Amino acid sequence: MLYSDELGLPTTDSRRWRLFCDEVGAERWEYMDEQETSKVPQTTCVQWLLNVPSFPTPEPEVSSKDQGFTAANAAYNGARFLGLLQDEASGTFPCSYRGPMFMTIGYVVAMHVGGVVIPEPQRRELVRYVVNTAHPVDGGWGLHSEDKSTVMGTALNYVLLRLLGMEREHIVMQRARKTLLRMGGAIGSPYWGKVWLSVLNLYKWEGVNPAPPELWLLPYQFPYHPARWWVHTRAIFLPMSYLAGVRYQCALTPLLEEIRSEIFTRPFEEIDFAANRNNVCGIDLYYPHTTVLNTLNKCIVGYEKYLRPNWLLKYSLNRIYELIKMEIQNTDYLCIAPVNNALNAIVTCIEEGPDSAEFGRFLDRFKEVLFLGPQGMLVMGTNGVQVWDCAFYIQSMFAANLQDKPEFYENIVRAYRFLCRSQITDDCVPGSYRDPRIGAWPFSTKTQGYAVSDCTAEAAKSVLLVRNSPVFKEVRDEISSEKLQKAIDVLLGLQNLGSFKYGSFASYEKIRAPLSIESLNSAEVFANIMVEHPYVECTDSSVLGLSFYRKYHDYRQDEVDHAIKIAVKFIKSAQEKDGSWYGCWGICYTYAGMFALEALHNAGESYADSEVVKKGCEFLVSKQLPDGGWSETMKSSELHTYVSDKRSYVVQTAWALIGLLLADYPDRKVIDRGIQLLKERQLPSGEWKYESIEGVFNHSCAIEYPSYRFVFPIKALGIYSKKYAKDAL
Ligand code: LAN
Repeated sequence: MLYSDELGLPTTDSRRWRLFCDEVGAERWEYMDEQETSKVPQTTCVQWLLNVPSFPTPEPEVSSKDQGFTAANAAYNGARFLGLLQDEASGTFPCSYRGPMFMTIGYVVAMHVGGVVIPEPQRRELVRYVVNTAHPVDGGWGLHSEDKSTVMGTALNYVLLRLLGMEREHIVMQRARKTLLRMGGAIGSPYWGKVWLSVLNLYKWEGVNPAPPELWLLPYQFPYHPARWWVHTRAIFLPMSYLAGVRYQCALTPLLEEIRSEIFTRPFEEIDFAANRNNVCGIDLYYPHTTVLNTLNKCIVGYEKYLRPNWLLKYSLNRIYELIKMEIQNTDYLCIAPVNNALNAIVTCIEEGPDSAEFGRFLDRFKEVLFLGPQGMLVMGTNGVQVWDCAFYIQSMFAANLQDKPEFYENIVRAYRFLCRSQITDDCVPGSYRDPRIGAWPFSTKTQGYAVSDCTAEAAKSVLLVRNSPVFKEVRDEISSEKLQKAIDVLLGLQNLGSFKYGSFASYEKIRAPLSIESLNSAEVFANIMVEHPYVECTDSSVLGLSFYRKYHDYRQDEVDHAIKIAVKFIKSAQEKDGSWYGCWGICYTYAGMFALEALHNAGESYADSEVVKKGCEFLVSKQLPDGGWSETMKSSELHTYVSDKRSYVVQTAWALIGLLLADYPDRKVIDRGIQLLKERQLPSGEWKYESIEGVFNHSCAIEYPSYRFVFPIKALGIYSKKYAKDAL
């Protein structure tokens, strides 16, 4: 493996970086002048994030080496450590939400298109991250950080490094190029790769499958209208169809001309791009085209070439730009996530010019998706994990009975206040194909503003925990009952009531189109992206949120009861024959098993009296490893069958334990062994080290959730200690 430091690549001084978080949770890294550094001390959170030696590693009060060190002590030490990672100003737990290797390219391309120079400290760190994450064997990159090298990963990161100033003959570039060319070169890149390369004038639009802008003109009644697609896919398709429609290519520079000669196996001019429309390297391919899609694409290509009236194209492009402006307005230039953020910035730059105030706002917002770590800087999967992490933080503290400890009071209040501030208070502009969102919670920040079912439910649960605890009576009224009612309104409105998915919850919206539309998925590297799906974890969380609310309030009582009842029914029907549940947002059966068993526990079902719970437990127990823990890998998500690693992971073990404990699994030995592993893996400081990737999306892409290795072990240890009280380990 070649690391940036050994290669003598320029770096920056980690002591000079500061992370500024504002009260709505925006995270911005800044490189301070040498003289300024002493004026603004580095927070403990930043010292930890950057591995700065001055991080004040806590001395444990009760050490794991002491006789009689209990699970409760371990939870306490974990919580104390986690407290140091909280940003005081915002109450959030800033962390590097990384994994996908196709995010940073968007930022770099947008800066290139706008002719904006990337500041030097940032440029160095962006280079470092990509160099440090090259595949140790062949020097390429994959779709995500755990992946083998692929054409899309390697081509995009290669181009990115070249745009950031890496020399063609640098050893890193030589190795990556060799790998890229061995795989057939950039010509066989999957769809999104082809789009970025075309924008950069390194590919020709004839080689990219069509993204017809006219689709946006169809009546919404049409069951496959793009506004019925999954929020992310339609948000990305929108600017992509604009760029494809105008066949946008940036000006060819000498550097781009050089890159053209580096990423293909043949001279650029000799390549018949149109003949490579459906050429996707087999290594990259996860979701092949259907025959329907290929036939449709062929017809559209013919239409675009021979039949398309120019006025119609123009009209569609205007309509698209109108919709883009609505997305910008609804999210104040953040957009739903960094991919459409960069694409929308490019469209804005084309429409308004690089010097426009609008493009300038994008440049400012970009700062919120860039995140620094010891390996360098990257563009994250979203603008953070703020709401989601704060919700689980509060829940884990309560699960471990730590809310009563005065030393954690401030931490919990800060996280609570952040959640209160992050509840959405305004609706989207009319006509933007968005549902009512007042009262909902997003995944990251209020500014991003996309309601998510499980984020709403988990945040509501956390807020209710604090509100109803006598310890926190002073802050109780920082969120009103009316506001909580609004959250319930949103949640009830998100439940699917159609036949096969009856009672389920999807992620951002109700399912708006027939699932058969998946046959038009042309992304090639992801599955289940065209439309919302019924997700068992989102349904579990929603049951938790609703039933928790029901304990304290009787607002829309009958409807809430009914919603819980049909959701539980869905959860049961989603169980597979072997007792498992397939999880879509964490890895994988273990993650979903925990959520499902917790939801069923809340619905009053346990091992002794429920066949479903019993089977769910037996499944998890059958996967326990000889070391006492659990360990599932990303392969499970890809292959839809449980694939274990040899050595257990802390997060997976915590998930399995939470499920088993809440299900009242009767065999103590199984649980004790897992608890033992959590204790053994904890450092004396209370920290658990990163072991393996925890999250996933679209079945094929891994993503890291750095707070999971704290919140879930604390929760598992806490539930265990409460449950077995005196004779707990
Ligand atoms: C996320 C992250 C959080 C996640 C949970 C809340 C955990 C989940 O239960 C519901 C879905 C949600 C909100 C989610 C959806 C898809 C996201 C936004 C991501 C996995 C983070 C990155 C990903 C986004 C789609 C990346 C862009 C790539 C595409 C393939 C469109």
